[in-house]
Amino acid sequence: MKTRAAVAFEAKKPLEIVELDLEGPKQGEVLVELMATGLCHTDAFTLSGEDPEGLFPAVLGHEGCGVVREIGPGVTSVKPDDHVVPLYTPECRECEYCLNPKTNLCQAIRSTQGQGLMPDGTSRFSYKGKTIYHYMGTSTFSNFTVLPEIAVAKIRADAPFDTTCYVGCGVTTGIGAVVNTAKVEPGSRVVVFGLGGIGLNVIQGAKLAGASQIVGVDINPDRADWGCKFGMTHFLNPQDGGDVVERIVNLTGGGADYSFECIGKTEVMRQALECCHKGWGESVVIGVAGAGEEIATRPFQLVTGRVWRGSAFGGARGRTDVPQIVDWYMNGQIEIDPMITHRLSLDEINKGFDLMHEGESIRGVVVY
Ligand code: NAD
Ligand code: AHE
Ligand code: ZN
Repeated sequence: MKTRAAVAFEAKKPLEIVELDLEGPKQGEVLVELMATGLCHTDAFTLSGEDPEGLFPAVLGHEGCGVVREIGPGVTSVKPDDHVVPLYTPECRECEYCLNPKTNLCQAIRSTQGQGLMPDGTSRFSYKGKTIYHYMGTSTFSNFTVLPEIAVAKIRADAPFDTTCYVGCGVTTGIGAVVNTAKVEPGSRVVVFGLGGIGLNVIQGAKLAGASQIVGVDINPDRADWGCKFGMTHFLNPQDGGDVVERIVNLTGGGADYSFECIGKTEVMRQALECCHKGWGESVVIGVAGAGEEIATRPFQLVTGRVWRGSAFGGARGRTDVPQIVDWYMNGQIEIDPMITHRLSLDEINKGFDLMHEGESIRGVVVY
Protein backbone atom coordinates (compact mmCIF):
# COMPACT_ATOMS: atom_id res chain seq x y z
CA MET A 1 0.00 0.00 0.00
CA LYS A 2 0.96 3.69 -0.11
CA THR A 3 1.43 5.93 2.92
CA ARG A 4 2.20 9.62 3.34
CA ALA A 5 5.22 10.12 5.51
CA ALA A 6 7.74 12.73 6.62
CA VAL A 7 11.08 11.27 5.62
CA ALA A 8 14.48 12.21 7.03
CA PHE A 9 16.54 11.72 3.86
CA GLU A 10 19.67 13.23 5.43
CA ALA A 11 20.86 14.49 8.80
CA LYS A 12 20.38 18.23 9.45
CA LYS A 13 17.95 18.60 6.53
CA PRO A 14 14.22 19.33 6.87
CA LEU A 15 11.91 16.32 6.67
CA GLU A 16 10.31 15.79 3.26
CA ILE A 17 6.67 14.78 2.89
CA VAL A 18 6.44 12.01 0.29
CA GLU A 19 4.32 9.01 -0.55
CA LEU A 20 6.08 5.77 0.42
CA ASP A 21 5.43 2.16 -0.42
CA LEU A 22 4.58 0.14 2.68
CA GLU A 23 4.54 -3.65 2.74
CA GLY A 24 1.83 -5.31 4.83
CA PRO A 25 2.38 -7.01 8.19
CA LYS A 26 4.30 -10.30 8.25
CA GLN A 27 4.31 -13.02 10.95
CA GLY A 28 3.72 -11.47 14.38
CA GLU A 29 3.28 -7.93 12.98
CA VAL A 30 0.44 -5.44 12.78
CA LEU A 31 -0.44 -2.57 10.45
CA VAL A 32 -1.39 0.57 12.38
CA GLU A 33 -3.02 3.73 11.04
CA LEU A 34 -1.49 6.56 13.07
CA MET A 35 -3.98 9.25 14.09
CA ALA A 36 -1.49 11.50 15.86
CA THR A 37 2.18 11.69 16.79
CA GLY A 38 4.07 13.92 19.19
CA LEU A 39 7.43 15.52 18.38
CA CYS A 40 9.98 14.59 21.04
CA HIS A 41 13.43 16.13 21.42
CA THR A 42 14.89 12.68 20.67
CA ASP A 43 13.54 12.90 17.10
CA ALA A 44 15.33 16.24 16.72
CA PHE A 45 18.47 14.73 18.28
CA THR A 46 18.55 11.91 15.72
CA LEU A 47 17.83 14.32 12.86
CA SER A 48 20.76 16.46 14.05
CA GLY A 49 23.14 13.60 13.22
CA GLU A 50 24.28 13.29 16.87
CA ASP A 51 22.68 9.87 17.43
CA PRO A 52 25.26 7.08 17.00
CA GLU A 53 22.38 4.84 15.93
CA GLY A 54 20.92 7.39 13.51
CA LEU A 55 20.30 5.97 10.03
CA PHE A 56 19.18 7.77 6.88
CA PRO A 57 16.91 7.80 4.99
CA ALA A 58 14.42 6.97 7.74
CA VAL A 59 10.91 7.61 8.95
CA LEU A 60 11.42 9.11 12.43
CA GLY A 61 8.77 9.47 15.16
CA HIS A 62 8.13 7.38 18.28
CA GLU A 63 5.26 9.06 20.18
CA GLY A 64 2.14 7.91 18.38
CA CYS A 65 -1.40 6.71 18.83
CA GLY A 66 -3.58 4.97 16.27
CA VAL A 67 -5.78 2.08 15.23
CA VAL A 68 -4.87 -1.46 14.18
CA ARG A 69 -6.02 -1.95 10.59
CA GLU A 70 -4.61 -5.38 9.76
CA ILE A 71 -2.85 -8.20 11.59
CA GLY A 72 -0.27 -10.63 10.26
CA PRO A 73 -0.22 -14.39 10.81
CA GLY A 74 0.12 -15.52 14.42
CA VAL A 75 -0.99 -12.25 16.02
CA THR A 76 -3.22 -12.93 19.03
CA SER A 77 -3.03 -9.97 21.43
CA VAL A 78 -4.62 -7.29 19.22
CA LYS A 79 -7.18 -7.22 16.40
CA PRO A 80 -8.33 -4.75 13.73
CA ASP A 81 -10.01 -1.62 15.19
CA ASP A 82 -8.12 -1.86 18.50
CA HIS A 83 -6.66 1.47 19.60
CA VAL A 84 -2.94 1.24 20.31
CA VAL A 85 0.15 3.17 21.35
CA PRO A 86 3.36 2.06 19.55
CA LEU A 87 6.19 1.08 21.93
CA TYR A 88 9.84 1.85 21.28
CA THR A 89 10.53 -0.27 24.33
CA PRO A 90 8.56 -3.42 23.57
CA GLU A 91 7.43 -6.01 26.11
CA CYS A 92 7.73 -9.61 24.91
CA ARG A 93 7.16 -11.03 28.43
CA GLU A 94 9.55 -13.89 27.60
CA CYS A 95 13.14 -12.62 27.28
CA GLU A 96 15.70 -12.60 30.09
CA TYR A 97 15.07 -8.87 30.58
CA CYS A 98 11.27 -9.09 30.71
CA LEU A 99 11.61 -11.91 33.25
CA ASN A 100 13.85 -9.77 35.48
CA PRO A 101 11.82 -7.33 37.60
CA LYS A 102 14.84 -4.97 37.77
CA THR A 103 14.47 -3.70 34.18
CA ASN A 104 11.97 -2.69 31.49
CA LEU A 105 14.50 -3.00 28.66
CA CYS A 106 13.03 -5.91 26.67
CA GLN A 107 15.76 -7.05 24.29
CA ALA A 108 13.68 -9.39 22.09
CA ILE A 109 14.03 -7.17 18.98
CA ARG A 110 16.58 -4.55 20.15
CA SER A 111 19.34 -5.42 17.66
CA THR A 112 17.22 -5.17 14.48
CA GLN A 113 15.42 -2.12 15.93
CA GLY A 114 18.78 -0.35 16.25
CA GLN A 115 19.54 -1.22 12.62
CA GLY A 116 16.29 0.43 11.46
CA LEU A 117 14.77 -2.90 10.49
CA MET A 118 11.88 -5.16 11.44
CA PRO A 119 12.73 -8.33 13.41
CA ASP A 120 13.15 -10.38 10.19
CA GLY A 121 15.95 -8.02 9.13
CA THR A 122 14.04 -6.17 6.39
CA SER A 123 12.23 -2.84 6.12
CA ARG A 124 8.56 -2.45 5.25
CA PHE A 125 9.13 1.10 3.87
CA SER A 126 10.54 1.96 0.45
CA TYR A 127 10.66 4.97 -1.86
CA LYS A 128 11.15 4.63 -5.61
CA GLY A 129 12.38 1.07 -4.99
CA LYS A 130 14.96 2.06 -2.35
CA THR A 131 14.87 1.02 1.30
CA ILE A 132 13.77 3.56 3.88
CA TYR A 133 14.73 2.67 7.45
CA HIS A 134 12.38 2.31 10.41
CA TYR A 135 13.24 4.33 13.56
CA MET A 136 13.05 3.15 17.18
CA GLY A 137 10.84 0.35 15.89
CA THR A 138 7.93 2.78 15.58
CA SER A 139 8.25 5.31 12.69
CA THR A 140 5.21 7.33 13.69
CA PHE A 141 5.89 10.17 11.21
CA SER A 142 4.00 8.04 8.68
CA ASN A 143 0.23 7.83 8.37
CA PHE A 144 0.57 4.03 8.41
CA THR A 145 3.31 1.96 10.00
CA VAL A 146 4.04 -1.70 10.64
CA LEU A 147 4.98 -2.83 14.14
CA PRO A 148 5.75 -6.10 15.87
CA GLU A 149 2.81 -7.24 18.02
CA ILE A 150 5.04 -7.00 21.12
CA ALA A 151 5.59 -3.30 20.35
CA VAL A 152 2.00 -2.09 20.71
CA ALA A 153 0.03 -1.36 23.87
CA LYS A 154 -3.74 -1.80 23.52
CA ILE A 155 -5.55 1.12 25.12
CA ARG A 156 -9.16 2.13 25.78
CA ALA A 157 -11.02 3.40 22.71
CA ASP A 158 -12.38 6.58 24.30
CA ALA A 159 -8.93 8.17 24.82
CA PRO A 160 -8.38 11.05 22.36
CA PHE A 161 -5.59 10.34 19.89
CA ASP A 162 -4.11 13.86 19.79
CA THR A 163 -3.28 13.88 23.52
CA THR A 164 -2.86 10.19 24.30
CA CYS A 165 0.00 9.92 21.79
CA TYR A 166 2.13 11.75 24.39
CA VAL A 167 1.91 8.66 26.62
CA GLY A 168 3.97 6.93 23.92
CA CYS A 169 7.04 8.76 25.25
CA GLY A 170 7.00 12.03 27.22
CA VAL A 171 4.32 11.36 29.82
CA THR A 172 5.46 7.82 30.59
CA THR A 173 9.15 8.79 30.58
CA GLY A 174 8.67 11.65 33.03
CA ILE A 175 6.14 10.15 35.44
CA GLY A 176 7.73 6.69 35.19
CA ALA A 177 11.20 8.02 36.08
CA VAL A 178 9.69 9.27 39.35
CA VAL A 179 7.48 6.33 40.29
CA ASN A 180 9.29 3.35 38.71
CA THR A 181 12.97 4.35 38.60
CA ALA A 182 13.53 6.68 41.56
CA LYS A 183 10.51 5.50 43.57
CA VAL A 184 10.21 8.96 45.12
CA GLU A 185 8.70 8.84 48.62
CA PRO A 186 6.18 11.33 50.08
CA GLY A 187 7.95 14.31 51.65
CA SER A 188 10.95 14.13 49.28
CA ARG A 189 12.83 17.17 47.97
CA VAL A 190 13.04 16.86 44.20
CA VAL A 191 15.03 18.90 41.67
CA VAL A 192 14.19 18.80 37.95
CA PHE A 193 16.66 20.13 35.34
CA GLY A 194 14.97 21.05 32.03
CA LEU A 195 11.26 21.90 32.07
CA GLY A 196 10.31 20.74 28.57
CA GLY A 197 8.08 17.91 27.44
CA ILE A 198 9.83 15.45 29.77
CA GLY A 199 10.70 17.63 32.77
CA LEU A 200 7.14 18.89 33.25
CA ASN A 201 6.01 15.29 33.46
CA VAL A 202 8.69 14.60 36.06
CA ILE A 203 7.21 17.52 38.00
CA GLN A 204 3.67 16.15 37.80
CA GLY A 205 5.02 12.70 38.76
CA ALA A 206 6.80 14.19 41.79
CA LYS A 207 3.61 15.91 42.87
CA LEU A 208 1.69 12.64 42.46
CA ALA A 209 4.33 10.91 44.61
CA GLY A 210 3.82 13.49 47.39
CA ALA A 211 7.13 15.37 47.14
CA SER A 212 7.20 18.29 49.59
CA GLN A 213 9.57 20.47 47.54
CA ILE A 214 9.89 20.46 43.75
CA VAL A 215 12.58 22.76 42.36
CA GLY A 216 12.58 23.39 38.59
CA VAL A 217 15.76 24.53 36.81
CA ASP A 218 15.68 26.00 33.30
CA ILE A 219 17.45 28.71 31.29
CA ASN A 220 14.14 29.67 29.67
CA PRO A 221 12.36 32.03 32.14
CA ASP A 222 8.98 31.25 30.53
CA ARG A 223 9.25 27.74 31.94
CA ALA A 224 8.73 29.07 35.50
CA ASP A 225 4.97 29.49 34.92
CA TRP A 226 4.82 26.14 33.18
CA GLY A 227 6.45 24.37 36.13
CA CYS A 228 4.04 26.00 38.61
CA LYS A 229 1.04 24.66 36.65
CA PHE A 230 2.11 21.07 37.42
CA GLY A 231 3.33 21.34 41.02
CA MET A 232 6.75 23.04 41.00
CA THR A 233 7.34 24.91 44.27
CA HIS A 234 10.54 26.83 43.38
CA PHE A 235 12.19 27.94 40.12
CA LEU A 236 15.85 28.59 39.51
CA ASN A 237 17.40 30.06 36.36
CA PRO A 238 21.11 29.10 36.11
CA GLN A 239 21.71 32.30 34.14
CA ASP A 240 20.74 34.47 37.14
CA GLY A 241 24.29 34.04 38.43
CA GLY A 242 26.01 32.10 41.18
CA ASP A 243 26.93 28.46 41.38
CA VAL A 244 23.88 26.34 40.50
CA VAL A 245 24.83 23.45 42.78
CA GLU A 246 25.42 25.75 45.74
CA ARG A 247 22.13 27.55 45.14
CA ILE A 248 20.21 24.26 45.06
CA VAL A 249 21.95 22.86 48.14
CA ASN A 250 20.98 26.04 50.03
CA LEU A 251 17.40 26.03 48.71
CA THR A 252 16.84 22.38 49.64
CA GLY A 253 18.48 22.62 53.06
CA GLY A 254 21.38 20.30 52.25
CA GLY A 255 20.66 18.84 48.82
CA ALA A 256 18.04 17.01 46.80
CA ASP A 257 16.69 13.62 47.79
CA TYR A 258 16.15 13.04 44.07
CA SER A 259 17.23 14.97 40.98
CA PHE A 260 16.36 14.40 37.32
CA GLU A 261 18.28 15.59 34.25
CA CYS A 262 15.81 16.12 31.40
CA ILE A 263 17.97 18.00 28.89
CA GLY A 264 20.77 15.80 27.53
CA LYS A 265 23.72 18.02 28.55
CA THR A 266 26.59 16.27 30.31
CA GLU A 267 27.63 19.34 32.32
CA VAL A 268 24.07 19.58 33.66
CA MET A 269 24.11 15.84 34.48
CA ARG A 270 27.10 16.61 36.73
CA GLN A 271 25.24 19.46 38.44
CA ALA A 272 22.24 17.18 38.92
CA LEU A 273 24.37 14.60 40.70
CA GLU A 274 26.33 17.07 42.78
CA CYS A 275 23.23 18.93 44.04
CA CYS A 276 22.04 15.68 45.66
CA HIS A 277 22.12 15.25 49.43
CA LYS A 278 25.23 13.67 50.89
CA GLY A 279 24.59 10.14 52.09
CA TRP A 280 21.43 9.35 50.13
CA GLY A 281 20.62 11.70 47.21
CA GLU A 282 19.89 9.96 43.91
CA SER A 283 20.19 11.51 40.46
CA VAL A 284 18.38 10.08 37.45
CA VAL A 285 19.70 10.75 33.93
CA ILE A 286 16.85 10.94 31.42
CA GLY A 287 18.36 13.30 28.81
CA VAL A 288 20.11 11.76 25.82
CA ALA A 289 23.59 13.11 25.08
CA GLY A 290 25.32 13.24 21.71
CA ALA A 291 27.77 10.74 20.25
CA GLY A 292 31.09 10.61 22.07
CA GLU A 293 30.00 12.65 25.09
CA GLU A 294 30.87 11.43 28.56
CA ILE A 295 29.81 12.27 32.10
CA ALA A 296 32.29 13.13 34.86
CA THR A 297 32.33 13.80 38.57
CA ARG A 298 34.72 13.25 41.47
CA PRO A 299 34.32 9.63 42.60
CA PHE A 300 34.10 11.10 46.12
CA GLN A 301 30.56 12.23 45.20
CA LEU A 302 29.58 8.56 44.97
CA VAL A 303 31.78 7.44 47.86
CA THR A 304 29.84 9.84 50.03
CA GLY A 305 26.53 8.24 49.19
CA ARG A 306 25.15 9.97 46.12
CA VAL A 307 23.77 7.60 43.47
CA TRP A 308 23.81 8.07 39.70
CA ARG A 309 21.31 6.10 37.63
CA GLY A 310 19.45 6.32 34.33
CA SER A 311 15.94 5.76 33.10
CA ALA A 312 14.62 4.75 29.65
CA PHE A 313 10.90 5.08 28.92
CA GLY A 314 10.41 5.78 32.61
CA GLY A 315 11.21 2.20 33.54
CA ALA A 316 7.78 1.31 32.14
CA ARG A 317 6.78 -2.04 30.67
CA GLY A 318 4.70 -0.70 27.83
CA ARG A 319 1.99 -3.30 27.21
CA THR A 320 1.29 -3.47 30.95
CA ASP A 321 1.87 0.12 32.12
CA VAL A 322 0.76 2.30 29.17
CA PRO A 323 -2.94 1.31 29.39
CA GLN A 324 -2.80 2.18 33.10
CA ILE A 325 -1.26 5.61 32.46
CA VAL A 326 -3.97 6.25 29.86
CA ASP A 327 -6.53 5.38 32.58
CA TRP A 328 -4.86 7.86 34.97
CA TYR A 329 -5.23 10.51 32.27
CA MET A 330 -8.84 9.67 31.49
CA ASN A 331 -9.68 9.59 35.23
CA GLY A 332 -8.14 13.04 35.73
CA GLN A 333 -5.27 11.82 37.95
CA ILE A 334 -2.67 13.28 35.57
CA GLU A 335 -2.80 16.13 33.06
CA ILE A 336 -1.84 16.02 29.41
CA ASP A 337 -4.03 18.53 27.55
CA PRO A 338 -2.29 21.78 28.64
CA MET A 339 1.10 20.46 27.53
CA ILE A 340 -0.06 19.92 23.94
CA THR A 341 0.67 23.49 22.89
CA HIS A 342 0.59 23.07 19.10
CA ARG A 343 -1.38 20.88 16.71
CA LEU A 344 -0.01 20.63 13.18
CA SER A 345 -0.71 18.82 9.93
CA LEU A 346 1.95 16.43 8.59
CA ASP A 347 2.87 19.10 6.02
CA GLU A 348 3.73 21.46 8.90
CA ILE A 349 5.99 19.01 10.77
CA ASN A 350 9.21 21.03 10.22
CA LYS A 351 7.48 24.05 11.76
CA GLY A 352 6.81 21.83 14.78
CA PHE A 353 10.56 21.25 15.17
CA ASP A 354 11.25 24.98 14.77
CA LEU A 355 8.82 25.68 17.64
CA MET A 356 10.64 23.12 19.80
CA HIS A 357 14.07 24.65 19.10
CA GLU A 358 12.77 28.17 19.73
CA GLY A 359 11.42 27.08 23.16
CA GLU A 360 7.89 27.99 22.01
CA SER A 361 6.26 24.58 22.35
CA ILE A 362 6.02 22.06 25.13
CA ARG A 363 4.64 19.36 22.85
CA GLY A 364 3.82 19.81 19.20
CA VAL A 365 1.55 17.08 17.87
CA VAL A 366 0.96 16.13 14.25
CA VAL A 367 -2.66 15.16 13.70
CA TYR A 368 -3.15 12.96 10.61
P1 NAD B 1 12.59 19.88 25.34
O1 NAD B 1 13.35 20.53 24.27
O2 NAD B 1 11.10 19.91 25.32
O3 NAD B 1 13.05 20.44 26.78
C1 NAD B 1 14.37 20.71 27.14
C2 NAD B 1 14.36 21.81 28.20
O4 NAD B 1 15.68 21.99 28.69
C3 NAD B 1 13.92 23.18 27.65
O5 NAD B 1 12.93 23.75 28.50
C4 NAD B 1 15.19 24.01 27.68
O6 NAD B 1 14.98 25.40 27.89
C5 NAD B 1 15.95 23.38 28.85
N1 NAD B 1 17.41 23.60 28.83
C6 NAD B 1 18.26 23.54 27.77
N2 NAD B 1 19.53 23.75 28.19
C7 NAD B 1 19.49 23.94 29.53
C8 NAD B 1 20.47 24.18 30.54
N3 NAD B 1 21.76 24.27 30.23
N4 NAD B 1 20.05 24.30 31.82
C9 NAD B 1 18.74 24.20 32.14
N5 NAD B 1 17.77 24.00 31.24
C10 NAD B 1 18.13 23.84 29.95
O7 NAD B 1 13.07 18.33 25.35
P2 NAD B 1 12.26 17.05 25.86
O8 NAD B 1 11.40 16.50 24.79
O9 NAD B 1 11.68 17.37 27.20
O10 NAD B 1 13.49 16.02 26.04
C11 NAD B 1 14.47 16.26 27.04
C12 NAD B 1 15.58 15.23 26.94
O11 NAD B 1 15.09 13.94 27.31
C13 NAD B 1 16.18 15.06 25.54
O12 NAD B 1 17.57 14.82 25.68
C14 NAD B 1 15.49 13.80 25.03
O13 NAD B 1 16.25 13.17 24.03
C15 NAD B 1 15.44 12.99 26.31
N6 NAD B 1 14.47 11.90 26.38
C16 NAD B 1 14.87 10.77 27.01
C17 NAD B 1 13.97 9.74 27.19
C18 NAD B 1 14.38 8.49 27.91
O14 NAD B 1 13.65 7.50 27.84
N7 NAD B 1 15.50 8.48 28.62
C19 NAD B 1 12.67 9.84 26.68
C20 NAD B 1 12.31 11.04 26.05
C21 NAD B 1 13.21 12.07 25.91
N1 AHE C 1 20.40 5.75 20.19
C1 AHE C 1 21.04 6.57 21.18
C2 AHE C 1 20.35 6.52 22.52
C3 AHE C 1 18.93 7.02 22.45
C4 AHE C 1 18.22 6.69 23.74
O1 AHE C 1 18.83 6.71 24.82
N2 AHE C 1 16.95 6.41 23.64
C5 AHE C 1 16.12 6.18 24.82
C6 AHE C 1 14.76 6.63 24.49
S1 AHE C 1 14.68 8.34 24.12
C7 AHE C 1 13.03 8.53 23.76
O2 AHE C 1 12.76 9.82 23.50
C8 AHE C 1 16.02 4.67 25.16
O3 AHE C 1 14.97 4.12 25.41
N3 AHE C 1 17.12 4.04 25.22
C9 AHE C 1 17.19 2.64 25.47
C10 AHE C 1 17.51 1.90 24.21
O4 AHE C 1 17.61 0.67 24.25
O5 AHE C 1 17.63 2.56 23.16
C11 AHE C 1 22.51 6.21 21.34
O6 AHE C 1 23.19 6.92 22.10
O7 AHE C 1 22.97 5.27 20.66
ZN1 ZN D 1 10.82 10.57 23.12
